[in-house]
Amino acid sequence: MPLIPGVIKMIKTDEVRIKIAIQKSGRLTEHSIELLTRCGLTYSRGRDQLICYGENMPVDILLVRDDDIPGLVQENICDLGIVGGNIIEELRLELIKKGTKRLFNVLERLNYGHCRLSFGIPENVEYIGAKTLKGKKIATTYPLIVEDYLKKQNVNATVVEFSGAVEIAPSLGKADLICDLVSSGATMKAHGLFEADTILESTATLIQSPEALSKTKKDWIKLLLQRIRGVLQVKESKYIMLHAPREALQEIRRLLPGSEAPTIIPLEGFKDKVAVHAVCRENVFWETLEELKEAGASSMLVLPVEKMLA
Ligand code: PRT
Ligand code: ZN
Repeated sequence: MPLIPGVIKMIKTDEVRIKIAIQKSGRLTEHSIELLTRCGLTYSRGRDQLICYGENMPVDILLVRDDDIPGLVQENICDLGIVGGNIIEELRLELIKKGTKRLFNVLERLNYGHCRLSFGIPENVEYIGAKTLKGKKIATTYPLIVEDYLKKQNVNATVVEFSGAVEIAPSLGKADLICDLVSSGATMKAHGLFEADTILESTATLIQSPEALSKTKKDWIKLLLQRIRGVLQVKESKYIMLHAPREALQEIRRLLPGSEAPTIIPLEGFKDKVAVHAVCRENVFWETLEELKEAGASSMLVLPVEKMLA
């Protein structure tokens, strides 16, 4: 990895501190920093702007290009990495092709960086499933994922690797169609392509080095992962409080989204009414509140959950 030889030499010699590689500047950067901050990590930025040193945990953040992340983790230069599932899958197929035995571990799919890898077909071409791809030239940044898909579909086609601006390949006459990442779909549309089959759904993903780690590192990673899971859970969760007629309790419990055991509290001065407090592990929409009201609930309050530890 010629881009940061000094940094690599320094971190390789450190046996205790956990190194986590994240994207330096791009779509995943802000979310990844936010996730680690919400796990309680405070840090100071090194003068070279490539490393953030954890102050309250032995966890340092390495800021690199996203394409370098899986390699840094696979080669055990970093213990952990956060990168798009699309990049992970392409490297996984490359390592398998090379016969590598021990691959990085996928620890958790995160709830940001959502996108999909889909075929983009010129609007004047009729698409009738994978057989449309037969004999075609397909431009993509993910040749191994596309080849793997074609093989599974038993379709023969030519895959041409492009490192960027894949969407212009058909208009330049370099390919018949493309296979590229899509989120809103606007880019394909702007280039006269329509989105056909999706071959991979991707999100930012936390991966771990395949090497055996020291007990101290293992313990810290376990703690970090538990906090990450807590943060992911909290994002979707709400705390709901309401008053309910006793007789409607069964129906109200049924309507509370993703709640296990609500707390039922008597209401002073009311024999037939109780207060219900519950953690809902799904978002609570207006429609749910309206249904709860219909079932007899009143004085409803929905609050965000700050932290959660199962
Ligand atoms: O500099 P560095 O190499 O680190 O960054 P990068 O430019 O290679 O990556 P970046 O920041 O663009 O994306 C990082 C990760 O975000 C990707 O690996 C994906 O996992 C994820 N992601 C989510 C996306 C998109 N959404 C996305 N829409 N990555 C790329 N795109 C591109 C796509 O390639 C296409 O050009 O956006 C265009 C399509 O977007 P729509 O909204 O028009 O459909
Ligand atoms: Zn990149």
